[in-house]
Amino acid sequence: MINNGITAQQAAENLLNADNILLLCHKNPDGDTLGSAGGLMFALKKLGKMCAICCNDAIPQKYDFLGLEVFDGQFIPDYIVAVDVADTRLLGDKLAEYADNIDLCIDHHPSNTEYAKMVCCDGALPAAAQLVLQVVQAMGVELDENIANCLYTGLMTDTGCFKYSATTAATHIAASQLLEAGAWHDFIANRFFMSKNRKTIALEKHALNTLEYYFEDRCAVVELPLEVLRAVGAQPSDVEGIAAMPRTIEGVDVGITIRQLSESAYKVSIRTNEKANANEIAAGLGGGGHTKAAGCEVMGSMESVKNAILREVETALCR
Ligand SMILES: [Mn+2]
Repeated sequence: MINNGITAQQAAENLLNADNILLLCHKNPDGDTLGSAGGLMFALKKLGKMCAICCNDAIPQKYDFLGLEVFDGQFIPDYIVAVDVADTRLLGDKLAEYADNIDLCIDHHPSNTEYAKMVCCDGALPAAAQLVLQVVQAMGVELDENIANCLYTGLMTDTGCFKYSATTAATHIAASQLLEAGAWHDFIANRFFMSKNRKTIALEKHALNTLEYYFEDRCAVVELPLEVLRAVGAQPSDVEGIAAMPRTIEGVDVGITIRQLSESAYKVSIRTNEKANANEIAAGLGGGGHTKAAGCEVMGSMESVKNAILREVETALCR
């Protein structure tokens, strides 16, 4: 149990007492961090509060329909909230100045480092958006189309279309409430699951060409070197779905995607089934995440990073 842990009700009470609220997302933002921040933003605005969203990276175009308001100094922040951020290192360089000053964290990562003054975290939930919905309801805000679209995007993207094991009856009840409030469910499903841009397809094509199997084919590894990412002109958001790919191969318990970030920095994404713990594998190299999806950043070369992660995978598969 978290030391400075609070309930959704208590998080709501704290937010009701706050104003000029800055909402921080994690770097390389995904649908859950942006949707959670957006849902909270629209709810707080309904209560007449000043608030805006801050992220290390530009918000990818595919989230334009959410209508997120980005912070550009329009008020002086009095209260700082991080959503879906497990560790302050995930805020990125541009947000590092806030790292020691976060009043409230709303999250669903079991690996949360409890960096905030108050932490509202439920590691059993599939998406931070499900917890944010509880907070919004506890603030007494009536759901509307804007809030619903944001939270539904978070819920749908982090559950892989309600497919992942952390999805529960309560997740579907949350989704149902968001649909009742007007969430564009088919639009969101189409945007995030039924279409891919050509850059993503080009990256998948390359990634599959690098596919290798290890440990009696229980581990599949794909690589995305910088030269390929550059040649394709890929944005981090074009890469998002690829990490899920190697684990989908029949018989594979651990899927690894190694993406080169710079000359000597690599992002390793780990996806597992119930036969291995992704969070433990990532933790071996200083990262973290969830039991079935986790990641870490490792310095070295493609070969040395691959060897390092394979050692962790081997340990995990022997457990
Ligand atoms: Mn999340």
